[in-house]
Formats: sequence, structure tokens, C-alpha cells
Amino acid sequence: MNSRLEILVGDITQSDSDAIVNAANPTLLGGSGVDGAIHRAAGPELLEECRKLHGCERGQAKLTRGYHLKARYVLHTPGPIWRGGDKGEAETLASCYRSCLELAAEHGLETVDFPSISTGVYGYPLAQAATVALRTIMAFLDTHSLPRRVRMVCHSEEAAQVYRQTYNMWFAGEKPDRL
Ligand code: AR6
Repeated sequence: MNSRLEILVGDITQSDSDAIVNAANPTLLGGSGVDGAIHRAAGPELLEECRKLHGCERGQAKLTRGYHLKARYVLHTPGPIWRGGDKGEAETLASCYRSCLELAAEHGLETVDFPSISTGVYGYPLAQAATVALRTIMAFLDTHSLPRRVRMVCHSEEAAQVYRQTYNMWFAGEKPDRL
């Protein structure tokens, strides 16, 4: 595994990284899944700040403070809704990861944790989402020194297994000095 990328099982609301990513919707006004959990853990101040952002397009990202979270910031990104795979879903999903990483780097953030964007309510098949997520993150880390560390925080061991297998499929053969 790349020393700057980790795949683990956990609850992202408990993360003490500089920023956690929220799999949001375009209103940025909360919802179910990881979005609901992040808003509950951060407290009502997060919703107050989100109201001032006037939403966010799918594939883009916006930054807020983390309030009662251990993480100092939240990167909110609305992912694509899965509609069969030929409606630009992969491009939009890659753009979510890239936008969050760009914003994190711009703000000098060293550590960022992602949930598996779009693979819950939005129905994106997990293995396909893992491929897009890991290839986008790895390409970004290859060309940027920040963030120093990125973690995929999966909500189940099964999901983490899919991410690990996908990582091994695409990157196991890479030379260590490129990782
Ligand atoms: N920590 C880490 N991962 C989690 C957690 C958690 N606490 N809770 C859920 N997951 P979803 P989406 C995983 O549905 O598909 C909301 O209503 C979960 O197992 O949260 O992008 C928004 O407002 C899954 O693998 O996000 C949008 O309307 C992954 O997080 C919509 O859902 C994403 O599942 C976004 O749907």
C-alpha cells in the first residue's frame, strides 16, 4: 500500500484528520447516511454555515469548519446518482475526489479522510466506485505533496475488502519509489 494512502474500517465522524469529506447532496443542507451522521456529530453550527454556501454542484466541493467534530474542516461534495454508468457518473465521481483534494491542498491541509462517495443512497456499484476513487486519489498524490496522507474510511469490513482488492488490482505492481 502507498504509504500516503490508507484503507480502513471506521466511522468517519470520529476522525481526527484535518478534514473529513461529506458525501453530500447539492443543497448542502443535510440528509441521511454519512451526511446525516456528520451533521449530527458537528452540531447545528454546521448547517448554519452550509446555508450560507447556497449549494454545490455535483462533482464540486466546498469547505466549512468542523465545529464539534475532531476534524477541523469538512469538505462537502455531492456525488453522482448512479443511472446505469453511461451518464457521466465516473467523470463526476472522479471530479468529487479531485475537487476535495485540490481544496485541501489549497488550504494547506495535511490529512484528509474520505467516505465511499455515492455508494449508499446514490447507488453507485462499490467496485466501480472504488476504482474511480483510488485511481483519482493516486494520480493526485503522484503530483502533489499535500495532503500528506489520505484515508478511505469504509463503513464495513466488506467495503474495505473491495477497496483493498481494487487497490491491489490497479497498483500492486507499481514500483515502490513511485508510490
Ligand atoms: N462513516 C463512514 N462511512 C459511512 C458512514 C460513517 N459514519 N455512514 C455511512 N457511510 P451515503 P451517497 C458510508 O448514502 O451514496 C444523503 O442523504 C455508506 O456505507 O451516505 O453519496 C446525502 O444528503 C456508503 O458506503 O452517501 C445525499 O442525498 C457511503 O458512506 C445522499 O445521501 C456513502 O453512502 C448521498 O448519497
